[in-house]
Amino acid sequence: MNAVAEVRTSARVPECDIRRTGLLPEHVTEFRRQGVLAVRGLLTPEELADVQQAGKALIDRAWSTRPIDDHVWTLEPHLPDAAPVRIEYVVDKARPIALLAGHPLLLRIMEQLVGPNFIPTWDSLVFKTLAGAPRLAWHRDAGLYTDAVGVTGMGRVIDAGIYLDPAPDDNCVWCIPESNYWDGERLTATAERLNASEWDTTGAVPAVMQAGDVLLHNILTLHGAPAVVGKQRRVVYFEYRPAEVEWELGPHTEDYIGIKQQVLRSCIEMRAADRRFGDEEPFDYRPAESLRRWVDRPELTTLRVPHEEYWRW
Ligand SMILES: O=C(O)CCC(=O)C(=O)O
Repeated sequence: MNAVAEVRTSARVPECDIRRTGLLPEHVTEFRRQGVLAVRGLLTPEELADVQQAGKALIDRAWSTRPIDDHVWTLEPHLPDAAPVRIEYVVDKARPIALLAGHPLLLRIMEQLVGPNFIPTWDSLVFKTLAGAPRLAWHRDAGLYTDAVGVTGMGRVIDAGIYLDPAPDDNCVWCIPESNYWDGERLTATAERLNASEWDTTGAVPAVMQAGDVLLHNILTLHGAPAVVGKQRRVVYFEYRPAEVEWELGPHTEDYIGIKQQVLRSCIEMRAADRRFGDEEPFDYRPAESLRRWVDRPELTTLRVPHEEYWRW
């Protein structure tokens, strides 16, 4: 292979055409190595349209009612220049997103990468509206632990970003391959250097995505996104963790595991009962017997499970 081809190969996020090949061992290896994987074409055009419509409705409602709870704004929401950029607990707020959370192909990928005891933790809509969104500074998503690499270094705490809009290289997430293996000192020094100017992508690759694709990243992978104005992008983020790690270390309490398993099972059941997905084989959630914490729990009254009610510390 010549030098130009090598540069091209290493300057791209590894990818998997999920409906053609499934998740192959080489995709798993690349994800483990690079800390990032683009899964192409997860959503059918019909499901994508439903989730896009749900995303639009949530964002339109944010603009018209300017809520504070569960919403992140660029400025205090009552200020005229404030723009919404993030909404939490979206599985509870929109049925198409709850159905998406039961997507069998997505959940089979998570079972392979996180392990059979995976539980859903965060569910959020992150977006840029035409009004603009500030830079998302270079960061790891592992800020809850002081020893992030020690705690999540097994690479099985994973964020899945499901794209509702295309993300070209001037409006996409950039990430630094293999930074998931860096120690805290190197991570902090690099993030500080890159964050010292408005947008520096030294050593990073753009995760260029199409609507309906999913970007998986290890939460230890250093990533960021540039400020944009006049460009739109909506991404549903689902984070997953191994229940056995949550059980031993947190950040959530033991109760949280059973409740989030109930949420996951509800989403799978809702999807299985929806005739639009009648041709699908529903996902069969089979964690280890000792970690089936939903058994004997009272029935759920909501799919919204606020983190702050379940922090362990
Ligand atoms: O989608 C994006 O722009 C990046 C989101 C992100 O990195 C985060 O919410 O931590």
